[in-house]
Amino acid sequence: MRIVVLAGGIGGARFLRGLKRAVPDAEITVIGNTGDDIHLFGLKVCPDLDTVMYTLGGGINEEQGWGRADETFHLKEELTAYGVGPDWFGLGDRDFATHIVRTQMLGAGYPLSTVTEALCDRWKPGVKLIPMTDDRVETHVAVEVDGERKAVHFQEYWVRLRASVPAEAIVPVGAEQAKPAPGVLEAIAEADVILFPPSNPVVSIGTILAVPGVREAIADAGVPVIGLSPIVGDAPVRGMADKVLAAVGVESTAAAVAEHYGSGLLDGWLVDTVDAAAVERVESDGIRCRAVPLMMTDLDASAQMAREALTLAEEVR
Ligand code: GDP
Ligand code: FO1
Ligand code: CA
Repeated sequence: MRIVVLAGGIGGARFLRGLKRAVPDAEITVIGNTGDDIHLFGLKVCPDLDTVMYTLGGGINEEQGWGRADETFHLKEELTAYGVGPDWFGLGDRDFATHIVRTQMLGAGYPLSTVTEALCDRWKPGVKLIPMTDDRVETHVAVEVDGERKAVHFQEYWVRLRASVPAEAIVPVGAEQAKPAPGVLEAIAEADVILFPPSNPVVSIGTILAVPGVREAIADAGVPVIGLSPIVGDAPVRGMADKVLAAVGVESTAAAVAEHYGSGLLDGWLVDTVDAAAVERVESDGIRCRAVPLMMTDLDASAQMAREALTLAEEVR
């Protein structure tokens, strides 16, 4: 079975770990969000690609959900001692090596998709991980700070400001001109099922769908497209997805997120059992819906969620 998954960072990566457990023989292609990417200290950092790669490759900091296990921060401390920032973004020593290798290869002229493949040669995530595009796309957030309206990089909004100021707009800068990376449209066209894991609907999956051609390819693939809600009990399970949903005028409920994707894209939607009351509303929108446990507390729970998604896919096929 060929499965395509559109993934952000933590939510996507943890679901993928369950999916691999549920269907060990499946050929899984992951289309990763690169809108969170940021240039720091002259290095290209790709948080969501790295979160997927480290999580599936066994190098992730499990408690944090991002960054490397057994990490130290000597390099960051030395940079801070020179007054060189930003100091609000926690890049560890082990993690730095990934960004150095990536930046070196990009500088030598390799596209990000090739570089990602090279990094995965080490981590062996057991999936084909492709960035959504080789072109530069950067999510910016329009905010008002001290009465002044300005655009900040997504990471500044998320990590430095902790989404504490209202987001007025979310803009995937460069997306309109971006081309899907080699293999993205092919994987979608050849998929037996397409999954939206419980990733952020706006700044993870929304950004991937903003790359011209991706949304159309999914809608035209003619195979079940199944999503899992990242909103449980009217709130994000972790993080601040409610803030970016508000910016695009979507309420933080499992049903509203399904409607945001729409029946033109989604065939099936899983909500958590606490949101069972949402099933009727989602189905009235023409999207098949089931309520099942959606908390990725451990690998077994994530694997069971993946099985439920594939079962729903067979029901709508
Ligand atoms: P990020 O890039 O690290 O923010 O990760 P993603 O975009 O892939 O996923 C973030 C989303 O995952 C958040 O909106 C969370 O609500 C959701 N999430 C995290 N853990 C769980 C979980 O156990 N169950 C569900 N249903 N959603 C989760
Ligand atoms: N998230 C944080 O909340 N604080 C950090 O200092 C931080 C550093 C960081 C470094 C490398 C990396 O790959 C990810 C990192 N993240 C950090 C996570 C990440 O940038 C965001 O949580 C996501 O992009 C939000 O979607
Ligand atoms: Ca992310």
